[in-house]
Amino acid sequence: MGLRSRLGRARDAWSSQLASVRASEVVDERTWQDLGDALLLADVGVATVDELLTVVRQRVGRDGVDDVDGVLGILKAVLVDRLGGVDRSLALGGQPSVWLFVGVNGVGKTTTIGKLGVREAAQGLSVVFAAGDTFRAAAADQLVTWADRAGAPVVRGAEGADPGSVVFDAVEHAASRGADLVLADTAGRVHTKSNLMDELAKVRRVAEKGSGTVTESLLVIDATTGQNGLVQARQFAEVADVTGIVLTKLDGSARGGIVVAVQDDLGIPVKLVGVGEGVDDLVEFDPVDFVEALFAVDVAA
Ligand SMILES: Nc1nc2c(ncn2[C@@H]2O[C@H](COP(=O)(O)OP(=O)(O)OP(=O)(O)O)[C@@H](O)[C@H]2O)c(=O)[nH]1
Ligand SMILES: [Mg+2]
Repeated sequence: MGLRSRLGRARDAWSSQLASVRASEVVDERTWQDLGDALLLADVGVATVDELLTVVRQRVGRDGVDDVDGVLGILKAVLVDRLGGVDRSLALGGQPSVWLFVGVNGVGKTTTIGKLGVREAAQGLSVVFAAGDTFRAAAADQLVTWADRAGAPVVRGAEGADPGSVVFDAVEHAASRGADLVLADTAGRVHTKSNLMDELAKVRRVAEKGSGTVTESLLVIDATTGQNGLVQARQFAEVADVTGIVLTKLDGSARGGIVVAVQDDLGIPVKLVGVGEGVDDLVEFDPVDFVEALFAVDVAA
């Protein structure tokens, strides 16, 4: 299934916004206003919308474009440019490599790890899951379900155990088996008085204390929280040395523009996108696919 149908609500919302832009016969102030409103409603963010439209207007003037389709074509190109040119690969290189997943509770960390673990295992990597979310026992159980599907082991601790020690054990377990990759879950909340950010910094340090190397620190953000998610994201980015963003629930968000906002605001590439709860519902973020999917016009049945 193409990204186009999988974007679900993000696409529906954006298409209905664009419909009013497409309806205008000439490009006038109203067109620009409608386009700006559509981008804002998609959660692109005020500053970014202004910058985007300035660039689009310049090119429209330069190229003498005078029809709405031409304007939208330029907007697409500008969006692709703005999103492109960054490395989105997930780095390996440790023995084992550790990919750490951080983010507030409920954003989709455990689900993303599950999907990714199944995928990487299917591609031949030897994977170990680390149940570093010790906030509640159910978190580890959830990870075990995914690990079973991946045919990979899970290292877990007791509820309330030190997350760092669980991740450390998982890394040593992986090293002793010659495994390639540790996927480390973390909690979005903490029991102790030490705050979440301190705990994450500690987990990260401990993950590299033995034979592991943290080659990715992935911040998971829920697209349905829109611009609010950005506020939390900034905090994480400060402590966790984030190497990439996973934007989940894009299938259920009317705010596809958050992709642009996240990358612009944090300066960190969006590497993966979650488009559902199933094992196949995690896709590599591709700017061209994404922009094409958003702007595709539905063919009337
Ligand atoms: N529609 C949709 N649902 C998703 C996606 N990713 C995760 N979910 C759902 O979101 C809910 C929360 O996901 P979890 O993976 O448990 O989130 P978490 O970040 O691990 O949450 P905590 O462990 O509480 O911090 C679950 O019901 C998932 O199935 C996605 O891309 N699309
Ligand atoms: Mg979880």
